[in-house]
Amino acid sequence: MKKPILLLCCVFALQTLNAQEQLMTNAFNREATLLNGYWKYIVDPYENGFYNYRYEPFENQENPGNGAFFTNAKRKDKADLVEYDFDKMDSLKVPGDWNSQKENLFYYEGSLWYKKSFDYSKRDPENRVFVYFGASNYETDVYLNGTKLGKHIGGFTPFQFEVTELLQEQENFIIVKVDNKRKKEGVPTLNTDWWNYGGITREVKLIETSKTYIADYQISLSKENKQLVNGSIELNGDNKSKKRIKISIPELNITKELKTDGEGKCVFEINVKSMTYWSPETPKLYKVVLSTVEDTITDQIGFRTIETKGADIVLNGASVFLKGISIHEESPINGGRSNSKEDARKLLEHAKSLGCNYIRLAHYPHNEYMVRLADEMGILVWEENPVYWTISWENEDTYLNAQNQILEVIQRDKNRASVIIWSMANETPTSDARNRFLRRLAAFTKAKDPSRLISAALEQQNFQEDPYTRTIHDDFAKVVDVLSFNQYIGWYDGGIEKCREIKWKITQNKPVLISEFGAGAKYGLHGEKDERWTEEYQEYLYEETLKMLDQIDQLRGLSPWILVDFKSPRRVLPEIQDNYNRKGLISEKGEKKKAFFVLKQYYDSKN
Ligand code: GCB
Repeated sequence: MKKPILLLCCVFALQTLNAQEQLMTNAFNREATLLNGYWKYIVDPYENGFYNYRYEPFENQENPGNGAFFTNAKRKDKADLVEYDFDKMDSLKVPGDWNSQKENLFYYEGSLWYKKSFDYSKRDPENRVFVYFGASNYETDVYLNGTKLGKHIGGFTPFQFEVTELLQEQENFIIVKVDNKRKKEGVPTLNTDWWNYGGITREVKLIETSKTYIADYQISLSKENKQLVNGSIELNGDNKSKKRIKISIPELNITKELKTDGEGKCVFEINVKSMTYWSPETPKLYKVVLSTVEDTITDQIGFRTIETKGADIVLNGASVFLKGISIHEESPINGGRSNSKEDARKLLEHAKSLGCNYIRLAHYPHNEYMVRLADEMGILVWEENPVYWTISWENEDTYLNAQNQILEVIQRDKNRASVIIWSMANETPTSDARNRFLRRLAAFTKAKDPSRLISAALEQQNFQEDPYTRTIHDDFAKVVDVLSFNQYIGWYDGGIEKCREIKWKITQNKPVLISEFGAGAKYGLHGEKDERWTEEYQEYLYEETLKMLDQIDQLRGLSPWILVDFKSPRRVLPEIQDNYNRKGLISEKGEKKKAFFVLKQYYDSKN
């Protein structure tokens, strides 16, 4: 009796691990069948479809019976007892969060089951098929035709499962349980300042590949030699060793033949006499084609270098000032979690109209359209792991979860020229346990991607008890390449006049990037410049803050808080906040506040 159960558990564990290890590079450009659209759903706050009445998971039972939702049970005869029926339920749109689709799910945090039926004919019977999720918040269990594919934890990164063996030509049913309950040991944890949108928030697709396919690659410009493009490629499949791979960059007249080693991997270097380097001024992307006899994948890649020298951030050998803005992943078109190319374009156009050459994607990895478009539009990007505020620093599983989330976003975005900074965390309180956690995470990130910069949004402190002299006293400051910190002088920390009194004593010889400052203002509310919530207060705070920050010798950029007002359950003040954090320079309806123009003028003056 016991044996099959154990075996089953092992298979699940293995599949979950595999799914995370083998996340394919550039799923974005793979030919795919979208499973977007309407999915049936069951709200299941007690996880009744997952556990039996003894609170044992149905999926661990040899015979899960009619109670398990993942079996999509149907009444076999009139005596049969089945207490659910997906096909009679209402539908939710995928991709999309449930909170903004159904009024009664606005505050819902819990588990919800999705079901979609589909037919599928392979292009070639030999091919493999994967189901790929752009993201789903927060814990996701996936089943196909009654069999578990695996589980994924983390709300903002992609994951995939191979379905080759389980897929039928007709009447497949995919069932997905998504649970967005906040957890103390989660990443992020219980407390954040944004809406905990639940559901399958990004696209779901079926990706068909050849039996052995190009699963992973990284291609970039060498930091040491700007005439050298180098990288690595890895195949996945039974026939991956000693295989020929061709890499070509037609516009540069480059074609190179490579051969994989016994493990299906190869590394390469290509000399390039001249090329246009990617930068905000010239966001040149080259078509890069990788092919084997069975598989071809194309990407659009920009070539640039990024490093720091003393207090400078150096792009392609020249110092750059990061004219930025922070952005949450909220749709400027319909509200709710954004997920479309149109949402991304609108947000990035707002940033461009502010004069930005840089954005901070707070506080978690955003959808892939953002970085793909940033590549095209010439906008430098900070990507952030959702290690926010008070994480369970001592918990090993919490650490592994954070590590897996950064790994998945690196795997997705490592070929994006726009992405220059991996941020480890936001406003985390210093302690030995926190320092160990972040050091380990930073070492992991550097090992996975030595080509980019590491940072974290830190906090500033009084220098030697002097309330007007500010410094950065944080052990993790030694680790970061870019010294970033948030500060709210004039909002949470005194009145605006205080900005004039502040002196900076920053001892680290590193570029300083102010990751946040800001003030709340309700669009259309006018008054004196010392009256909170008016546009004039926010405008005045921007004027004084920019003068104050210009006193920092090592200042190399900023990303004020925030581009657009965003939903947060922490913000309950009636008639002003109404569930919105009002620090946006633009209202959720797209109206520009006065401070927008102050920042724009400042950025224009930096040209
Ligand atoms: C912060 C946080 C950010 C908040 C912001 C605020 O320091 O990093 O997530 O939304 O302040 O508005 O208080």
